[in-house]
Amino acid sequence: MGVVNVTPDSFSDGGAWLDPGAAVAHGSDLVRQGADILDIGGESTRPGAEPVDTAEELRRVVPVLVELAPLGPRLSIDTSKALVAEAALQAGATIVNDVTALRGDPDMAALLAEHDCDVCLMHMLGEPRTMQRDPRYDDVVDDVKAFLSERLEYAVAQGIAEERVWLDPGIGFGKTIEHNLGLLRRLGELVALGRPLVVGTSRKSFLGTITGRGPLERIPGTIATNVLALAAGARVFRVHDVAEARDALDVAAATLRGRWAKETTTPTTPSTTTSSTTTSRPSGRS
Ligand code: HH2
Repeated sequence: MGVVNVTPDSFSDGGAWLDPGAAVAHGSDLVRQGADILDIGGESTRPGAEPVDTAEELRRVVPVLVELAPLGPRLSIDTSKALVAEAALQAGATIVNDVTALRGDPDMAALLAEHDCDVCLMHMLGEPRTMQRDPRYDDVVDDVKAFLSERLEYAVAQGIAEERVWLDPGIGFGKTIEHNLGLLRRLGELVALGRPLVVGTSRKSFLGTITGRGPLERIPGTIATNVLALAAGARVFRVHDVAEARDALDVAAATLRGRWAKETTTPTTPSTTTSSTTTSRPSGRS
């Protein structure tokens, strides 16, 4: 899953793709690099970020989705607003990535229940403006697991098909470095919830704490976590640097299987936890 941030203030690439033409060119480039999914977002969720109003978020993401849809990747909309999700679904998105896990907008669950789309539910403690102020858990893995399990039950009770739900521990969302590392080390306990697990470590600050490197120099750190997450059973890897992650994950996946086949690790639609689609690799990387 390649990240397309159509924002002025994202933590690692704020402003780089705010112009719709630049965002579309970037998304196409990520597809050429091997992204199966593009996750398009018009509101930063970095610690301390200020909320964006609905009209502005729509203005940022809809033209980009419309232009990217014909290029073929699956499109995910990174939003917690039902109106933005609805417009994105109309524009060609087939995945809604809600970092509030249906807690941000009372209309979101009903909207998603009506639509034929996948839904990513992520754990976050608090909200972006305050989430990094002294986050505490009894046991971070048990607490995140209980939250995701409850959110999955809630989604199903609201009419969203269980097989449509993906889960995400929300690395960096109300977590210290120890919390992030604990979640990554015990990811298998979240895989046991039985739904495809999404992991978003890309360029995040805990990698900088360990390596001493700035956001754009955290690709090796990102890849280390992606490969370990793959081995633990995660299925979707949300990254900014697709070419590098794709190569690392292809090699790691082939090694774990003990054979090589042109397969992706992306859940299919409708998804099952075990199936995978056969794809030809995008051109332009030879
Ligand atoms: N991380 C970010 C945003 N959305 N969605 C999911 N499901 N999982 C994540 O870990 C996740 C996410 C933060 O990264 P980025 O989009 O690059 O930054 P910003 O929120 O500042 O735009």
